[in-house]
Amino acid sequence: MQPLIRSLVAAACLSGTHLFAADGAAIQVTDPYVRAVPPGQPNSAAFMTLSNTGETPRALVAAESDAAATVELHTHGMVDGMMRMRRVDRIELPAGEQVALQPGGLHVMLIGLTQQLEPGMDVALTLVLNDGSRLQLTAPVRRIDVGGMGGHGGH
Ligand SMILES: [Cu+2]
Repeated sequence: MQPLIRSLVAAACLSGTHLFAADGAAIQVTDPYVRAVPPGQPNSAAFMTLSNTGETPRALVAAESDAAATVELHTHGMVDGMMRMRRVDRIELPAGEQVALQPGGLHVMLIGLTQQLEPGMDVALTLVLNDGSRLQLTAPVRRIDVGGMGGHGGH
């Protein structure tokens, strides 16, 4: 008599939709976007909200994109009384918390753009986590008013 082989593998999808999650990483990316920059501007930045919906602390340790020669993780802080951005090795993603990458704060820096970024374009980004997992996402290019307060900051 032949053994009846049954697949006892339950549907792997647990509740909850992880928009861009991969490899079981409980990191959710919401509202990613890349700043549109004027022609000739060599650098830009990507922003998003990262949610660690799991119970394990994670960290973002790198990012990659074909849109720029170099991609770094950056933050902003006061240096000698001036707001400057600087590179960071990692962006901590504590369990159960949300971390916002936004203008004036943490961001994914795109250095040496390989093409001009205009509103309506999509930029492919890969986020690398400290557990080795990679999250692939597509971020639309958006115009951002820098400086606010009525001025449009342009020249
Ligand atoms: Cu930067």
